Amino acid sequence: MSSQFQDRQGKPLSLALYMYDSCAYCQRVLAAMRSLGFDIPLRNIRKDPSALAELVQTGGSRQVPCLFVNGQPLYESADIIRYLQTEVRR
Ligand SMILES: N[C@@H](CCC(=O)N[C@@H](CS)C(=O)NCC(=O)O)C(=O)O
Repeated sequence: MSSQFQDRQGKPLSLALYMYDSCAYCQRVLAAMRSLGFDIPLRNIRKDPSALAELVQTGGSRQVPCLFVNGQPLYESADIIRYLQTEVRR
C-alpha cells in the first residue's frame, strides 16, 4: 500500500499520532492536522493498551502528543506542528 504522506524529497512517510482526547497539547496538534487537511492515524493511549506500550517502549516516555515518523518518535506539540507544516506533503 502506498503512503498517503511524503517528505520534501518525495519519500513515503508513515505517520501515527499517539494521543488522548483530554490532552490540550494533543488538541493543538489535532487542530493543526485539520487545518493542513492531514488525516493521520491516531493511537489513543487511554483506549488502547498496546498503543501505550508502543509509545513507552519505542519513545521512552509516556508523554503525549508524540508523532511516530517511520517508527521514530517526535515529542513536543510545537515541534510536531512545525514538522507537519514544513516537512510533510500529501
Ligand atoms: N511540552 C509538551 C507537554 C505535553 C504534556 O504535558 N502532555 C501531558 C498530557 S496533556 C502528558 O503526556 N502527561 C503524562 C501522562 O498523561 O501520563 C508538549 O507541548 O507536547
